[in-house]
Amino acid sequence: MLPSRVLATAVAGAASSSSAVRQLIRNSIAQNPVMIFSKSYCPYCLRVKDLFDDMSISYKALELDEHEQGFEIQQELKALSGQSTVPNVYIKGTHLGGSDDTHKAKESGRLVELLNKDVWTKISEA
Ligand SMILES: N[C@@H](CCC(=O)N[C@@H](CS)C(=O)NCC(=O)O)C(=O)O
Repeated sequence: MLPSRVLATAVAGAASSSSAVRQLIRNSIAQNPVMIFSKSYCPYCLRVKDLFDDMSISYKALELDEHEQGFEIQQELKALSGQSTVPNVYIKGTHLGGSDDTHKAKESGRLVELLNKDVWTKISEA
């Protein structure tokens, strides 16, 4: 059994790293009008990037498979929106969803509506 001091340090370390991951996610979403959490090899991610490229809209993509905390980021993203797959797209702070959702939003006009929003959605601090 671990001494309680070692255990407390381990737990505190885990908590601060998960709050750092939450902060990274919040900053990424708050600083980029189009934020895509992605995996470099994922065909759905390529499809959604192609959609934005075709619309000449720039985006920021964070490739979870190339990030040392990619697994933790994906877990936090799931806690934030309920979505566990990539791509996971946010537009001006609003969670849009995956590739299929983004393509549907393009068709319905919701994507352009979100892109044109003046006031960004704020991610809750929870
Ligand atoms: N219908 C979803 C499908 C997305 C999907 O299946 N993505 C795969 C990667 S290509 C995924 O996230 N798999 C689970 C994982 O990588 O953890 C969409 O349109 O975005």
